[in-house]
Amino acid sequence: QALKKTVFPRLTERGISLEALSLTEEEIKNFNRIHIVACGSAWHAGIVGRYVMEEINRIPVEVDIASEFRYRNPILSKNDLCIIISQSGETADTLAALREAKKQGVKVLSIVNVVGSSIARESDDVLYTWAGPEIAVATTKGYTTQLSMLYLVALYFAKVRGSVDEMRFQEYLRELRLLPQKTEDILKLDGKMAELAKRYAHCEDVFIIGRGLDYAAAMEASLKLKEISYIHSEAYAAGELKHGTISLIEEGTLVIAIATQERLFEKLVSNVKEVKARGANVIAITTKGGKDMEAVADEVIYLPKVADIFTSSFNVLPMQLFAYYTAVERGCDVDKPRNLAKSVTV
Ligand code: F1P
Repeated sequence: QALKKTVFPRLTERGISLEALSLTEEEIKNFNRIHIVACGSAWHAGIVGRYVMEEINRIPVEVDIASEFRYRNPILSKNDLCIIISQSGETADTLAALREAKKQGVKVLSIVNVVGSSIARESDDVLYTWAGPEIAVATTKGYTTQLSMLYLVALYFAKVRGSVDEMRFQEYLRELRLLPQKTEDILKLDGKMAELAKRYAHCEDVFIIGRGLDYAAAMEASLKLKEISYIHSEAYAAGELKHGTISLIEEGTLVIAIATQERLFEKLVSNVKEVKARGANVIAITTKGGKDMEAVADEVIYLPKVADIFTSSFNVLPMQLFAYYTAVERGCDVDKPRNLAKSVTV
């Protein structure tokens, strides 16, 4: 009964199937707009979803915080799809947003971890993340598994809508298959992130900058630092720095620059130069081959190369480790973060 609306995604030899999906190919071809609605880390996963879906599906995507969406009288129409993301499947604002979408006659596909939860039961289709019941209060693998589901949906829609050519589609599939192995490699950064956390655990303010998908990662990284180490951290779209925030950068301020987007790399290098000129200490997280970054940043953390649309599975991982070790250094209980509930039902 609990699995009634479950969609089973499968990677086949040359494609993707979403078995038991109730959405028809006709509906998928006719979508005019997608609304992604969620809270906290799930909202950040939704922001990644927007970049990926707009890039490969060419459908306009709106991403809303559920507590804003539900109270702002959102305008939805028949050819829209609502994607609801929630680890617990019980978050009150997210559930209310789902009900609003249903009330307006919009189909709802949800990405949920807890089997049989309220959101799962009330959606038209459910993709479970199977991240396990032992999931932490401050979401980590809950977030990365939500990203994987979003990739599968985006790629499946791309196939149905014919929005990416076959060669590129096959390339994406190949890269998708390599994500687990490359993720294992990133976890080897554990010791390095522990060392950096030791060095910077005294900082009271941290700025995390990035562009595009790296900005989405910066937001999630900043939330992790706040949730478990109680450090004040801000995520900025790197291009926004010069519109005010740069005045907060002074001698010794910690800035973490995430630069995994090939076409935005040089721009990030310029942003790092700007903050370095004001005395910041910079940790850069980048993909292989970023020699220009070594010339300007104090520390460079290298990630394996991957297609730009999948970088979100990687760029947040060193930051999750950094947040964890910073919390440990500061004597915080990472398993019981203060004022944070595993499921926010009021
Ligand atoms: C949303 C969320 C989590 C966060 C914490 C509080 O929950 O903000 O992202 O880590 O657990 O709730 P959910 O709707 O994804 O269950």
